[in-house]
Amino acid sequence: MSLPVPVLSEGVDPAWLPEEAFRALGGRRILIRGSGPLVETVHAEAAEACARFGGALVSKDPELVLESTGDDESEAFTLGRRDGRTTVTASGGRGLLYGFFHVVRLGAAAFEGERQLREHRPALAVRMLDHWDNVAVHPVMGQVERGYAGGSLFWADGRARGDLERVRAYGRLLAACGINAVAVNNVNVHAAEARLLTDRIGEVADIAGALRPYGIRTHLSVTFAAPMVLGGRETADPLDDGVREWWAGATARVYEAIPDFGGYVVKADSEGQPGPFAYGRSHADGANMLAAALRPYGGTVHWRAFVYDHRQDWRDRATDRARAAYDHFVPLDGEFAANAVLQVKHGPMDFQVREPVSPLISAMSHTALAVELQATQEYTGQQRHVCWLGPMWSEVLRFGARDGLPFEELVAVSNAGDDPFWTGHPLAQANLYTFGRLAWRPDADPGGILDEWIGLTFPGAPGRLADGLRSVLDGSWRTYEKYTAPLGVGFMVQPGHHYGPSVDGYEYSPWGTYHFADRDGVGVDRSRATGTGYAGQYAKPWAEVYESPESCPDELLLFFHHVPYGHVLKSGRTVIQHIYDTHFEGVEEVERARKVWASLADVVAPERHARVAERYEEQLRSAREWRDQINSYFFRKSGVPDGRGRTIY
Ligand code: GCW
Repeated sequence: MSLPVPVLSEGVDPAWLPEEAFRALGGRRILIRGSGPLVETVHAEAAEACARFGGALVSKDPELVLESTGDDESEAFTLGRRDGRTTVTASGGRGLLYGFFHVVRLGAAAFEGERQLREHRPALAVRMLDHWDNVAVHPVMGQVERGYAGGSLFWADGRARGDLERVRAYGRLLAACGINAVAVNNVNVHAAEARLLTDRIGEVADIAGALRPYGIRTHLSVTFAAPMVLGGRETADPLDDGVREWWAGATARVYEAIPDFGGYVVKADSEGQPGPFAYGRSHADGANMLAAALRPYGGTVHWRAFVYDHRQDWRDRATDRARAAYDHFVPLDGEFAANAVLQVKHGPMDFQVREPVSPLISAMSHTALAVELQATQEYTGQQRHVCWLGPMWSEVLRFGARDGLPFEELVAVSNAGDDPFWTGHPLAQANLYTFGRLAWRPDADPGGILDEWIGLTFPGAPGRLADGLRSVLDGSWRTYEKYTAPLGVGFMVQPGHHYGPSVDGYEYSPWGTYHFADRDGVGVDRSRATGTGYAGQYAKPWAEVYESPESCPDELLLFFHHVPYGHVLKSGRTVIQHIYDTHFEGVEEVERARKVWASLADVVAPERHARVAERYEEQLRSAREWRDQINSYFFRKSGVPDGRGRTIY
């Protein structure tokens, strides 16, 4: 029995699945073959589109054939067109679902001319979103940690939402961009959330039930201390038999409730979360214990590599947070179980606007890896600023991919919540969509993905609107980089909430995020020769490239080197002049983008236009604040005036 297509409540934005996006497909004679729950979903989708646009589900003479020939789990499909008939074939419902949404993306083009039969399959098997959602509102972090889109899609009033229609609609949006896994709670696991694993698993099962028809598996963040917190044991030692039995039992009960459960996500020995270090055990011991509990059911543990000392002494110049993940995990390469996936943040620090790619990613050839991106814009404007991350992610995913991808899975911290626009800033929907599409094809051109998103979200948009959207989104990441922390040095944000500038906000703190500016220069010496040695964690050629300020790319110079303000960049400008220029330019770019947006008022729905316009006011205010604080700070430190005589305070 097929459920109808989810219905959005009044006022909720359809994002990239407005009804109009189904026009070309819905006006056809469609034949569907095959059986199984995901074929049922495709059936419901096609029936809905036909009902709206005048097509019909038929048993002969179709213009579109959607055929599942079996019931396997493959996500691949083939698509072709001959003699006026478009055909999508898959060996199971999952592939058919992705084939269906591929046809939606193509729109009218799917029904024109001839099309060679071509197979489409995802490059990565797991394409996952991690929600940092709390069940109970946390006194400091709120309902969603680093969430900028209202409350949680899953949890409200201390429990799972009763009305799961919105969750189903979310699953549908995710399937349409290729995402197939969701972790439904924060990796910082507080008391109420810990119990989702045991007596509250029913609530997780309800959410899993709403996501399943769209091919999405549900994962759960768990606390490493669960045997103590929930099971009354005296230890959580991963080599203790009682502890292992406890996890085996708990996991068996999870699978009774959710037979296709994806597995656990674990943040251990990180920022105060418990972990194996307390027992003198390694992170492989910890991960493998959970992997063993999950193995009989085909589940996976995602074990996060975000392990570093967050209580370091700023006076201690030998400790470098950037080194931490590599130093902890490289010695363990080869020790992780096959169903333990090491989940590595894309950069060595923490989702800054510019970081080098984490050297750990290409140093773990005997370990299954997931790369973790952050769609929620914690350090990139918190969904008040336009910052489309497609180009940054694309750079990360292409880095070192010469001999094939060095990772198997892609994860992003979700930027969605129960906000009517899903992502707070309506244009931040582009980040979520782009993540899904890059996870399907990491080598895809991000500009093409942006065009796809524009085409779906604004069907039939006049050229002026499409051009305008492209122009405000395309360069927005580089614009954000220009008016915030310069040349890869990072942070300079307000401590705690991380919004807005505070140049020395983290300079004398225990978090390991310093810039070391003095009257002569700025930056962190991470060379092997004279610095922390971090540059030496890279393989060739990168270890050499990053080692010297001469070969280090400009945009990462201050990440790797401490240089005088007069150091001349490859661009020909000095570091200090670069700082001034980019900060003025960044603000000017925001001013221009705001004008472009204002000029689109007659072609964008009023609520959407107003929401973005209001955020542009804040972005501009904030960009000016960034510009003036950074410029004034460096002028006062260095005493070097702006070569162009602009106002610095
Ligand atoms: O980016 C930082 C955030 C924390 C987060 C942590 C992590 C969930 O500031 O809020 O905690 O990273 O990734 O675990």
